[in-house]
This record gives sequence, structure tokens and C-alpha cells, in this order.
Amino acid sequence: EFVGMFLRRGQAFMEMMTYYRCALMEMETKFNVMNEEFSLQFDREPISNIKTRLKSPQSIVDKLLRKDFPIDVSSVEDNLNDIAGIRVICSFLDDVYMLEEALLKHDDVTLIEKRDYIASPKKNGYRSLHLIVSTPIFLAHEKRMMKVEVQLRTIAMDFWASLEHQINYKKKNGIPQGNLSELYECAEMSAELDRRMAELRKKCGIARDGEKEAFHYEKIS
Ligand code: 0O2
Repeated sequence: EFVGMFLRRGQAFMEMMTYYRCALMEMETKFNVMNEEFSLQFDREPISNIKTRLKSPQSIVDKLLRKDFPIDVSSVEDNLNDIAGIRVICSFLDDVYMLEEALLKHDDVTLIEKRDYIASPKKNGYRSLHLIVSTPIFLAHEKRMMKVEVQLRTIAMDFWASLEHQINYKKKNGIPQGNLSELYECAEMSAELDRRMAELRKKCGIARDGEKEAFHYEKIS
């Protein structure tokens, strides 16, 4: 019913979703450019995969209702930060923080909020670095600032989160209470994998510090 009401004000809603889609395109390009540059310099790709998603109208309305916000377009823009989401799956743990630093050096990207679930994993074991950033899109007659949720995680973190999402996250009949510790142990195992792969990388020919130094960004303007 609410979704119908929302969508009847169709034009404004469609425009807003188009702007978020454009913001995702801009953000995806930023990460692709960083990956290309790094790959050219070091013959190694810090990004394994990128996924983007726009929140569905139903989930937008559900979230507005849940949080008691008005159901209209400006309320979405003011109150919700995750309409446009980009997930950047990184090769190694260091790459997560290297890409965060590189992104935040872009002078058209402003950090609004940061949640580091790698430094402080969620109770169930979920790990990822979440950033809410604002970035401009350039339209014919205006520049619009758009919010994007960026999730940075390693392949191991994504493995756990993708499977947990299927069997437990927000599910009514998720994993029984008694088995939650096993889920947590699996998250610990994925964290251990990240640590061991980072150690192995240090031992191979690639000088991590060399990469880091050479790829240290100055503020780009
Ligand atoms: P989906 O289905 O992935 O789109 P907020 O109300 O926004 O302030 P929220 O939404 O809880 O708080 O923010 P948080 O904790 O930063 O999580 C946002 C997103 O992170 C989720 O989006 C998931 O994509 C992911 N996430 C967070 N916790 C978990 C978890 O325990 N397991 C998994 N698999 N993913 C998680 P959505 O929209 O909730 O879900």
C-alpha cells in the first residue's frame, strides 16, 4: 500500500533512483581506476570483484516505516544512507584499508560515517569496513551530492557474509540459538585465513611496504 502511494509520485521517485544509479556508476569507476593504476604499477590487483545494488522500493518503504520517518522522496535523501550500495571485494586485508585511504583522498569524496566491523566484528562474527560517503554527480544543469554506502571486505569476509546472508541474516528461521557459536567460529576461521594469507604475501617477492609507499596518495585536487 505504502509502496503504491510512494510510486504514484512516480516521477520524483524515478529521478531520485536514477541519481543514485549514477552515483554508483561514478563510485564503481573510481574503484576500477584505482585497481587499474595499482595493477599497472605492481602487477597485482587489490580488487577481486565489485558488486553494486540499489535498494528496492519495498525495502526503502519498510526501512522508513521501521524508523518512523516520513514516506517521501526528500525523507529518503535526508534519512537513509544505503539506497546506493557498492561492495568492493578485496584480495588482502591491507588492500581494504589502502583502498579506503585512497578513496578518501579524492577531493570530491566526503566521509559521512565509518563503521569498522573488522576492528570490531559484530556479535555474530560479521566483518567488513562500511563507509557512508557523499560524492557528486554532474547533471546538465546542476551538480548533486549523493550518498553511497561503500562496503569493503576481503574474499574471506565475503565468503562468510554471503553464506551467512543466505542462511541466517534477517531470517525468521535462521540458525538455531545453540549453533550460533559455530557460525562465529567460521567467521574466526575466515579471519585466520586472512591473517595467514597476509603473512604468506609478506614472505613472497612483493614488498608490501614498497607497494604501500609507492601507492601512498597525496590529496588529489
Ligand atoms: P542487505 O540484504 O545486504 O541489503 P542502519 O539502520 O543503516 O544505520 P544497518 O542497516 O544495520 O544500520 O547498518 P549496518 O550494520 O552498517 O549494515 C548494513 C549492511 O551491512 C547490511 O545491509 C548488509 O549488507 C551488511 N551486514 C550488516 N550486518 C550483517 C551481518 O550480520 N551479516 C551479513 N551477511 N551482512 C551484514 P542490509 O540492507 O541490512 O541487508
